[in-house]
Amino acid sequence: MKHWQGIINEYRQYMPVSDSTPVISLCEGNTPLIYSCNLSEITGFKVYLKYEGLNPTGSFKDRGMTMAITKAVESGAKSVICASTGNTSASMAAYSARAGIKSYVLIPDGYVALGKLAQATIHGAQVIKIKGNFDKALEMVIDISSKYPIALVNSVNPFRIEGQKSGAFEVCGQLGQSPDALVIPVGNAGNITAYWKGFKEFKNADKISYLPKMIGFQAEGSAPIVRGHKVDNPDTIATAIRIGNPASWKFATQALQESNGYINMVSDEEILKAYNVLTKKDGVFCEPASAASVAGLLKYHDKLNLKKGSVVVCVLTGHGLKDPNIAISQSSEIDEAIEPTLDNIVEKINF
Ligand code: AN7
Repeated sequence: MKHWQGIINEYRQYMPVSDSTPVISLCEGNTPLIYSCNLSEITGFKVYLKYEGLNPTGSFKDRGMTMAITKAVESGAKSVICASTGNTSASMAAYSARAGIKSYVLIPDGYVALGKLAQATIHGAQVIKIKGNFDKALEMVIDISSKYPIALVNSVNPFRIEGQKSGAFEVCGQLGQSPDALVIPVGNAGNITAYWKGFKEFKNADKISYLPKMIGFQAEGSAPIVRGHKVDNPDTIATAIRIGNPASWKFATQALQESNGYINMVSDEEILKAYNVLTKKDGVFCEPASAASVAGLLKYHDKLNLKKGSVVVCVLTGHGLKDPNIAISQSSEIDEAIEPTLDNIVEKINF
């Protein structure tokens, strides 16, 4: 059996690397595609969950980051920078540590989930909090990286998209065909752009015979693409997608048009409902932003113009442990500690 060595080695002929490129990898990718009996029953489709939370740093960002850091190192960069709602910074910090380069992140103060912040700091990134949101942070790092010798690793860096397109390759490999539809949460819109690029490349290489519909969902309080205008003060409990002016807006629109796709928005309440369905019925723990894909599928499955039995893949972009505060807030409180007697414990159990 071949040992999985990450997405660059696995899909080398589709990636912008040469034999001398110094590949920086944590063996990302190869994440499970989990069939959901429950969601299939509800929707009438064959629904699969692409569980990206099982990447090395717990999100899909690792697919793009292996490529971005590899190319940064190849070009001689000694430091990298990004703006982040959390996952990009966690991934950048880990891959930079592995590469032995410095990393810096600008984050919106107060709106990065605890697990992500822990990851960025433990891997040695310098975290710079700003009094402003992600959109402002992105504006700043684009400016800084254009003026100073520091490589930008946000998804405006085309190498990020190149790496992330591997998600589409894997889904096709796992299904043995293209799905009929891919359902994905949309924040900065890099991932929907990347998946669409991946599907098109596989179609051109005759690996699949048709292309899926691309279906995106944004959070109601942060839905610039759905609303057709920038959102100045984006808000949602799904902090990963708390973005008002997506960098890849144009490409997302293209993907939606070319694939005859669909985009809409879901409320925080609907996101949390889907989050609870996934954890309690499927046994799959993703973060709230990821649950937006399933929330959208649950809300709009009749509007997607898909036949019964269609193969639908929902991308669960990040692990649930990223945001322990939301998980705890969604759970019933745990009682005070008790004396460990048989009677006391039996009393607690509903036989
Ligand atoms: C779990 O980390 O933008 O539409 O700075 O962390 O490609 O932006 C994260 C985005 C979905 C949206 N799900 O993806 C960041 C950041 C999770 C995410 C998205 C993000 P894009």
